[in-house]
Amino acid sequence: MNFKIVSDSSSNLLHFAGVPYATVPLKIMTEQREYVDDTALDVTGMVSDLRTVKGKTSTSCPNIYEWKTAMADADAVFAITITSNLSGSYAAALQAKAELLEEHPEKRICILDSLSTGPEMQLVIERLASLIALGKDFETIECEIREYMKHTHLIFCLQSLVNLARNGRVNPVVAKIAGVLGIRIVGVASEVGTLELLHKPRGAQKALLTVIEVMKANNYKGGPVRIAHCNNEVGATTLAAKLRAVYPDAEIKIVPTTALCSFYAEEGGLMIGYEDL
Ligand code: X90
Repeated sequence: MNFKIVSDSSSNLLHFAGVPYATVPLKIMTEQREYVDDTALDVTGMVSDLRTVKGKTSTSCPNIYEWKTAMADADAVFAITITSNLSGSYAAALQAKAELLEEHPEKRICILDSLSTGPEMQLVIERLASLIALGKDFETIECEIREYMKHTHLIFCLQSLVNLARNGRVNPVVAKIAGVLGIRIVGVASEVGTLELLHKPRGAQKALLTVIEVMKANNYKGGPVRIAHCNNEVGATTLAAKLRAVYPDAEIKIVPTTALCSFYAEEGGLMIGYEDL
């Protein structure tokens, strides 16, 4: 069976070595232009444009055709999407699956709603790749990955909630607090795949300690951690160092956010995926 993993670009992983892999892009629209979240985009340039852009900005999910095209060249597909509670990506992927199966009923397609995004999706993709490499069959992988996803989590630490609030993804009143100088918002992806805002620490160091406290309270025990950052390599490496001081064996990887997460997490934003296993 030839397997493939497909993710939408909210995973920040536009490449993945070792297994057939593709992403379908979300898009960011300003009144001037559209930014497609793929390998051709200069993300730093987009973030810099966004600092000065005037007028309405919004995003859109991959369409059914994009999902279908990415899934078409494999017999067995595992596709993962950003939370269905904040985006139409999951619905589009489900429709693409239905259309593909109508044409090719023999295909095996599993669509996973991450109820999250970014580095939590990254952990799931990595686990899918290792299950495929172990030679497990489709049903076993589906069963094991759904079980694994009960044990992965996402925390975020943001300096601005402006784009989330403008696009109706968080309460504008709460978003205002994040605009106060030095205030960070620490929150998590909730059980139902929405943003749950938990703390508003003041200052970068306090914010990183708060992130680690929330991880501990949520049963983090020293397993793998994935950190995605928007123009905040220093924040990401400082967090990694603070985690390693408490959990010396933690395997931590840092990636930059691509377009979609850069737009919503905004400059300085950190997103952290981890396991409670
Ligand atoms: O379909 C679309 O237009 C995409 C909409 C995406 C909206 C939210 C993206 C949030 C990305 C912010 C921090 C983590 C949030 C966790 C959510 C469960 C990054």
